Amino acid sequence: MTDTPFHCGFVAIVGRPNVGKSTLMNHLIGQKISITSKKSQTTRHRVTGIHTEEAAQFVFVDTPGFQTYHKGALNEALNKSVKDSLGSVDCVLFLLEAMRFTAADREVMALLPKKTPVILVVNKLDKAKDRLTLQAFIDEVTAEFPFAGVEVVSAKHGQRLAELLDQVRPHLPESMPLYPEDMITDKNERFLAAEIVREKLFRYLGEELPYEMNVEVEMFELDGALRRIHIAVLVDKEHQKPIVIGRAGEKLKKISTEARLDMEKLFDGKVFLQVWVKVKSGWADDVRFLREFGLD
Ligand code: GDP
Ligand code: K
Ligand code: MG
Repeated sequence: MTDTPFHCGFVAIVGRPNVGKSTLMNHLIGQKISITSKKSQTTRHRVTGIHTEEAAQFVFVDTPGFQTYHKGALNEALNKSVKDSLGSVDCVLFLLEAMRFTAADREVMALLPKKTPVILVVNKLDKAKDRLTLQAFIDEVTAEFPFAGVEVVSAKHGQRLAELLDQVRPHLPESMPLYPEDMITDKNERFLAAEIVREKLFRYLGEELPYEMNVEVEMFELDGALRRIHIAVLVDKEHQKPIVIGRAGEKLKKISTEARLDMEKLFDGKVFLQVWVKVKSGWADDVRFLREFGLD
């Protein structure tokens, strides 16, 4: 028995593409996805992951506006929405890659809030040669912003993540947990269905995977305990269709069968799944389209 008060708060993970945000999130919350509680009681934030321990709950959130951050595309409006949302969380993790401090990193850094504690997270620890050069790198970065703390981690190898949580914990306000403790995401079934198909496409197409490809849920219907799901795989060019479909449709069949089995396990019910391939030209340049799919 303990009478330690519970702490719970919102934590944003920001950084330019490829610093390791998604990898870090996955390691912080573990692999199991629970969708037992589909509706979140709160908030203006979009929850991407939850880590609950005995006396604290860390709620990791997406930064609206940041999803569309690509190749220096931040404009004034986006800047404002990023700043607003970063100002309303309890703690921000600013990710960098060890030994790399680029113009894109500085662009993100310029959006960091002044009144919210920001922890500098130097990821890819395995890429640093030695302590001295790493320390020089940290000194260079910390000279440019008043960070509330610094932590060096390897998201990929799961190193020093406990130490990172130790740094964040003191910034979580005293509060009851906002989410059930077995819940790690509030992403809905529709989103998860698309993720599962995407994962199979990656697995079975490998090197052949068309660069410009996406997955769209065209129908998601509950029919009693049965879920009827129609998913379109969107490719950019007609000649990419057979790559996904395979000889005599064998690839697409394998992809949809495996996806269906995974969905049935995850949703704990029967699934009728149809997957087909469509050509959608020109979408890759369409920002609204990118946002709809939550690409970053
Ligand atoms: P995001 O774009 O910021 O979400 O970055 P990702 O999480 O997708 O990671 C980008 C790449 O960096 C992937 O290939 C990861 O495997 C890799 N990566 C992430 N963390 C580490 C790490 O600690 N060490 C190394 N060497 N690579 C990492
Ligand atoms: K990425
Ligand atoms: Mg990512």
